[in-house]
Amino acid sequence: MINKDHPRYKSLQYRDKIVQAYNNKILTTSGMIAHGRGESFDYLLGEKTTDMAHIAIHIAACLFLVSSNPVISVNGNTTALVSKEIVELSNTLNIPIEINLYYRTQERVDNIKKLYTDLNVTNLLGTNEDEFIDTPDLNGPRSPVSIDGINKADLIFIPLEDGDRAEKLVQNGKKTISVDLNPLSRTAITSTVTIVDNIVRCVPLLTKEIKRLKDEPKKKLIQEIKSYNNKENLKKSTNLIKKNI
Ligand code: PTJ
Repeated sequence: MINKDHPRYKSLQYRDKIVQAYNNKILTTSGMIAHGRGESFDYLLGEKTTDMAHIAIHIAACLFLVSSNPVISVNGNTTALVSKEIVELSNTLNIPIEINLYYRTQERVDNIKKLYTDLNVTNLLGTNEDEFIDTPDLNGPRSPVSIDGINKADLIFIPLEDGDRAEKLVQNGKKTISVDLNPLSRTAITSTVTIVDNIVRCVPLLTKEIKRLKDEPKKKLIQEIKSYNNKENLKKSTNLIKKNI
């Protein structure tokens, strides 16, 4: 039971979600370590959505709206923290959710599948009923992706992704939108658009921005994407961390 008047109430609530997801065999053990790393970067960024993150969210919304085949990739941490918000994003764009785990086990896939099915998701990929193909040059259980999902997607949303796989997706010609509180990570550096923000804050903002922009002419959105520089935006987040230290 968390006291509502605790100064770090929100942070404790998210930790509680992480622990519950671990107990429900949705989150992997390493997911708790990854969450702790995220918390420390969030602390250094001021625990709010920065101007740089707002810009990245805007460009990510533009990118979603001009892509032909976007997919949302979900892992244990994303599911633990924002499953309902991810479903809303998927419904807003009418695009699939693909379960894509770093530490893939049958049990975790089944539990995550049940959670999204209970949230009425019908377009769910990456379950054990799918046909898979390996990501070129990536070994192990994290390599297979759904033939109908990530494999044929032109744009993949990859919150809290491991750097190796994020890099390979881009090398294989995919565009990616990542969410990563660490602006220095390989995922952050190699993504087409990096949202340096906590996933709990940015996914609702992203959905809202997509709804706001959905009737804008595509030409205008493409122009905005072209004028955006992800590396410059990342540098500003790193500078903010330095300043806060
Ligand atoms: O569920 P699985 O098996 O796919 O495993 C998922 C994890 C996250 C364990 C796996 O992908 C992993 O090991 O990832 P990394 O390499 O630790 O990268 C995760 C990144 O997400 C790190 O840079 C963290 O700083 C960042 N991060 C953690 N929590 C959040 C976050 N970014 C945004 N919001 C968060 N809440």
